[in-house]
Amino acid sequence: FLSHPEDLGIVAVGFSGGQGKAGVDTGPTELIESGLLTQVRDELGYNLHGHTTVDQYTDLVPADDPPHRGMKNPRAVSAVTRRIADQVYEQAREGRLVLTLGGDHSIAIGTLAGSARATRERLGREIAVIWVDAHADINTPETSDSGNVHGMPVAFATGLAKGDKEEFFGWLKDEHRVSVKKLVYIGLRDVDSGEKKILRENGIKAFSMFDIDKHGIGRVMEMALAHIGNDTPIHLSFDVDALDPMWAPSTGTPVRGGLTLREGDFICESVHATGSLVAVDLVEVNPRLAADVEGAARETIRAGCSLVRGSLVYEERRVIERVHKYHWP
Ligand code: 4U7
Ligand code: MN
Ligand code: MN
Ligand code: MN
Repeated sequence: FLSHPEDLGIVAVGFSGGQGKAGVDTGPTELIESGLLTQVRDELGYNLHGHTTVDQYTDLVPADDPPHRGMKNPRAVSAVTRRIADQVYEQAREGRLVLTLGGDHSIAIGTLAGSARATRERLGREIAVIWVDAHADINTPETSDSGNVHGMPVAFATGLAKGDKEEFFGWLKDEHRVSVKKLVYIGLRDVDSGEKKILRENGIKAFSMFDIDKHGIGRVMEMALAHIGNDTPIHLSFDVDALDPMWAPSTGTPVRGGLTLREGDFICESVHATGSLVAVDLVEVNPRLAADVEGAARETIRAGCSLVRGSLVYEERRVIERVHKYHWP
């Protein structure tokens, strides 16, 4: 689906307003400083485009942003995700694969909106979404207990939650939306009761940690990709908290009993190997957290880099050639 498979559009999002813990806005800087983008360019051979310096979106964050329908920082999250949608759209409409580095997961409201719109325009196709996460992130403002928008992006992206005024996600139009039928979850283990109801009522496909234990990650990926169907453009949204905290301790909402790093890598590699990947998000890396654990931030960043590389290695042969330094550094 990509007209320039060796070109990569980058969107680096220094934003944390979708939740309450400072530091997730420094995730992209730390990932980039650890060498992620130079590696992607020099080792994987991509031409980089777009926003290789981190956007802080400070011009979009109002001084006063009281809750609306229980959502925290609603104006900021709405305005920032709206700009992200444009940034992703600009890259995707050139036929480039788009990599977005977060930031908290609210930013996927923007990334999905941008890639859904570009893919519709460019190919007349709907995107499928593979959401890899401990959480379902499908609360509506009304079902959310926390009011944190990083727990709501899937609801807004699918239209299960609707914006109202322009400044409260009213800018999201049909062209930005994705179908619940083409949505697949992997890695779930902490789903709110309101979210379970939404998943059930909409028949949404989900592979929990139970399914991964039962079938193995290889079979789960076959089933996940079969659900989407061959020949469908795929947007992969990877929340680093899908990994077990053993591999990714520095994240805002860690949940024990998660994916191994290899299972995470395998998901990314399998999605890449379909040849249908059009966009990847890596989110929720917060280097300031778990500071009491020796090397926590460094390990989480390493894991994040590994996942991104797995999703970008664009020839099977390269995987084999590079396997010995795959987990650099
Ligand atoms: B993340 C939660 F209540 N469901 O809505 C909520 F458990 O992007 C967590 O996946 C959301 O990290 C987690 O606040 C959002 C909570
Ligand atoms: Mn999560
Ligand atoms: Mn998430
Ligand atoms: Mn390939």
